[in-house]
Amino acid sequence: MDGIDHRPRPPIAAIRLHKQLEAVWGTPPGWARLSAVNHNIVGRRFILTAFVFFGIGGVLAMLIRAQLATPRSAFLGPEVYNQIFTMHGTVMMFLFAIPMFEGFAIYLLPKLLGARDMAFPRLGAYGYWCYLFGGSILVIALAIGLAPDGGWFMYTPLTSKTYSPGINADIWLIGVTFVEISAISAAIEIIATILKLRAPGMSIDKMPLLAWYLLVTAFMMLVGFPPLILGSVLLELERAFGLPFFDPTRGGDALLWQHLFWLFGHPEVYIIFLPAAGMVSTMLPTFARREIIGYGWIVVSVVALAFLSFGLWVHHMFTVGIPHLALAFFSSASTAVAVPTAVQIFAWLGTLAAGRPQLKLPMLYLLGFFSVFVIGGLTGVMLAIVPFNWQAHDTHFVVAHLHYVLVGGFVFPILAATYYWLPHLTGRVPRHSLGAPAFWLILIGFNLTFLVMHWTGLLGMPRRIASYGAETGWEWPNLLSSIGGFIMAIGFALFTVDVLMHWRHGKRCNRNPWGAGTLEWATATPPPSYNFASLPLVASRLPFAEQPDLGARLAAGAGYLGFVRDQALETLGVDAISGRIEQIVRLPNRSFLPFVSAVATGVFFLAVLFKLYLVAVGALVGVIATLLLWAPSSGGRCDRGPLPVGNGKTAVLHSEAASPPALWALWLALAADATAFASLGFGLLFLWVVAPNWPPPELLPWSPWGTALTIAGFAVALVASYLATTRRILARANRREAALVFAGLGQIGGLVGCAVIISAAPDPTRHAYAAVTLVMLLYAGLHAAVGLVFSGFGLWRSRAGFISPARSLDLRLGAIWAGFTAAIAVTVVLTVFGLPLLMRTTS
Ligand code: HEM
Ligand SMILES: [Cu+2]
Repeated sequence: MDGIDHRPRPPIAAIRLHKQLEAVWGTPPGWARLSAVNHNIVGRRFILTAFVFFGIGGVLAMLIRAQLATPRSAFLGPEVYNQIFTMHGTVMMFLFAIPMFEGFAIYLLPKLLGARDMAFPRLGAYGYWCYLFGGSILVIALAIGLAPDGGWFMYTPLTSKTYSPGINADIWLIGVTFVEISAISAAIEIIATILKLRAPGMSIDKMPLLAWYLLVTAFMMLVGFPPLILGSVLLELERAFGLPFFDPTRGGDALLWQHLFWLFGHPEVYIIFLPAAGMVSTMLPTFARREIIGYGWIVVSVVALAFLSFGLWVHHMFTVGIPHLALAFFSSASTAVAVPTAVQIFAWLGTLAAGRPQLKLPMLYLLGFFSVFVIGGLTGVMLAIVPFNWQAHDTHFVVAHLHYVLVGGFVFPILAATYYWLPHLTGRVPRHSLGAPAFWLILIGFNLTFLVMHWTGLLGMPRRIASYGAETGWEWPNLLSSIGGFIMAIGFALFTVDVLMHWRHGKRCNRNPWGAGTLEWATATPPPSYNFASLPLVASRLPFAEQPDLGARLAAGAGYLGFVRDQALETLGVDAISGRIEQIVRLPNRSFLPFVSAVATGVFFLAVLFKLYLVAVGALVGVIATLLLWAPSSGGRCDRGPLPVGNGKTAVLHSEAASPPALWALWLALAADATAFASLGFGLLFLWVVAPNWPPPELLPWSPWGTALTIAGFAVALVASYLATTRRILARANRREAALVFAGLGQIGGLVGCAVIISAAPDPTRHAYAAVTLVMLLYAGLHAAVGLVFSGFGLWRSRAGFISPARSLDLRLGAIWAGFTAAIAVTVVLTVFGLPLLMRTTS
C-alpha cells in the first residue's frame, strides 16, 4: 500500500483538473509577466540573466587577454584596465556564479521535492528584481567609465576616500550590497522550502542529494554574506561621513577590511562549488545507470566542508604579517579541506566504475569538470603551504589556480547541467553535433589559457598589471595564453548557438529522456506552472525505481491535493525531519508588489550613491510600506480546522499550524542578522586589540538616563509582545491590542534611550572607537524601529480580523523579534559601557 489512489480515473476529469489548476497558478502574458512570482518563471529569469552576465564577464576577460597578449600594449590604459579586471571578477563572482546557482535552485527545488512552488514566491521575485537592478547599476557604471577599479576584493586603503576619491568604489559597495540582499533572501527561501515543502514521506534522509547540497550552501550564505554586507556598510560610512573604521591614523585598521572580506570571500568559493557538486551528484548516477555510492558519506562530507571553510579565510592573508602559530593553523586547516572534497570525488568515481556509464553530451562536460577541477585542487593544496604561498602570492599562478577551481568546479558543471535539464525546459533533447565540438574548444582553450599562467606566475609575473616589458621573458607564454582564451571564447559562442538552436530545432522527447530517478522528471516537459496536478507520496530515494508510471498517475490526479479549493494556491507542508504531513501551505499569487518594492529599494541605493539622504529615507519608508502591503490578503479571517488533502488525509492551513514556513524564515533572517552583529563585535575587539592608536583619546561617558530608558523600553516591548501571544490575552481583541500598543511604546522608549546615549557620545569622525560605538547604538535603534513596525503590523492584522487564538502567527513573529531586539540592546549596552572597563583593567 503506497497511499496513492490506484483506481483509474476518466481522462476528462484529469483535463478539467489541469484547466482549474492553470487558472489559479498560471501567469497571463504581456505586461502581467512583470507580476510573475511562479518559480518556473523566476528561476528561468535568474538563469537567463546570469548567462547574460557571464557573457559580459567573458567579453571583459577577452579584453584582459587582448591587453596582455603583447608586451607594452597600448590597447587599454591602466585606468581602464583596472576597471576591466575589477569588473570581470565582480561580475563573475556576484552576477554570474551566485545568481546562476539561485536560478537553478529556484527552478528545480520544488520539483525535486515534489512541491508546487517555493515557500515564498514573492520573495523570490523581489530577489530577482534586486539582482537585475543592482547588476545593471554596475554594468552601466562600466559603460560610462565610472566602474569600480580597486579589484574584486576592494582592499582598503586603496579603496578609501584618499586613494579612490571618485564614486567608483561607492558603486561597487552599493551595487554589491544590493545583490547580496537578493542572495540572502534566496538563501532563506531555499532553506525554508527544503525543510518544509517536501512531498509527504520524504524524510530528510530520502531527500535527493542536490537538495542536501543546496541546503548546506544556503546556510553558508546566511552566515557568509553578512560580514561582507557589514564591511561594505562600514566602508561606505567611512567614505561618505568620514567614520574612520579602516583609517590607521584615527584608530582604524586596513586589515579589518581584509578579515571581513575573506570571512565572506573564502566560504564564497565553496558557496559557488557546492551547488555545482550537487548537480554533478545528480547527473552522474543517471549516466552511470546506477544509484550513487555513499549517500551518507557525501552528506557528511558536504557538511564538514561547510564548517571547515569558515575557518580558512586567513589563508588569503598569509603575506600580510600574521602570527606564526596562526599561519600554521590556517595552513593545515586549508590542506585538510582536501579530505571531504576527495570523499566526494571518490564517491563519483566509484559510482562510475560500478555502473554502466554512457557518454551522453552532459557526461562529456562532467569529464571536463573532473580533469580541470582536480588540477585546481592540487594547486590549491600547494598554495596552502605557507612558504610556497609567499612565493606565488599575487602572481598569475594564483590567477591560474583560481580559474581551475572556478571554471572547473562551476562553469563545466553548469554547462553540463544546462544540457541535462534543457529537455525539462523545452521538451526537446540536445544533439551531439555542436555541443561536442564546443566542449573540445572550451576544454583545449581553457587549458592553453590557464596552464600557461602557472608558468608566467612562477616566472614572477604579478597579477593586475596592465603591461610588462619584453625583457621579462613573459612574452611568449602570454601570447599563447591569449590565443587559448580566444579558442575558448569560440567554444562558448558555439555552445550558445547550440542551445539557442535546440530551442527551435531539437528533437521532441517524452518526459524523463535520460531515465533519471529524481522527481523533477515526473512533471510534464515543459512543466505546467503548478508542476504536479497532484503531489506524490515518496517512499524511497529514487521514486521512479518502484513506480515508473509515477508521472502519469500524478497527472491524473491520484496523489495529494489533486483539486482546487477556494481558488487558492495550495501545496503541502511537512515535518522538517520525518516528512509527515503537517499543514497545507497557501502561497501568495502573482503581484506587482515585489517589482514595486525592488524599484523602491533601487531608489534607496541610488539615493545613497548620490548622497541624497532625504530621498533615501523616503525610499526606505516606501520599501517598508510596500513590503507590508504584501501581507494583507495572506492568512484567513476565520478558523478552518483540519481540511482534506486527498487519499483520506487531513491537515490544517499554515496560518493555523504550529510551525509555518514564515516562522522558519524569521529565525533564519535573525541568524543572518546575528552574524552581521557578531562581525561588528569582532570588528570592535579586533581594532581594540590590534589597531594602532588605541586606546581611544576619549571614552563614551556613562549615561544613566539613556541606559535606563533603553533597557526599560526594550524590556517593556519584550514582555508586552510576548504577553500578546499568550492564550489568555490573545483570546480577547481589546486585551491583545492593548498589549501591542504597550509593545510599540516600549520600542519608542528604547529608541529614545539609544538617541540619548548617542547624543552624549564623542565625535564619531575622530576615532574608530566612537565610530563603532555609534554604529552599535544605531544597530539597536534600527531594531527598535523595526520592532515598532512589527507591533503596528500586529495591531493592523488584529483589527482586520486575521488574528485569533488559532491564527496567532503575526503576533508570534513580533514576539520573537522583540526578544531578539532586547538581546541586541543588552549586548550593545554591555559592550559600549563594559568593554572600556574590561580593557582598562587588563591593560
Ligand atoms: C571565461 C574565461 C575566463 C578568462 C579568459 C579569464 C581571465 C582572467 C584573467 C586574465 C584575470 C587576471 C586579471 C589580472 O590579474 O590582471 C582574471 C581575474 C579574475 N577572474 Fe577570470 N577569466 C575567465 C573566467 C572567470 C570565471 C568563470 C570566474 C568566476 C566564476 C572568474 C573570476 C575571476 C576573478 C575573481 C579574478 C580576480 C580579479 C581581481 O583580481 O580583481 N574568471 N580572469
Ligand atoms: Cu580561500
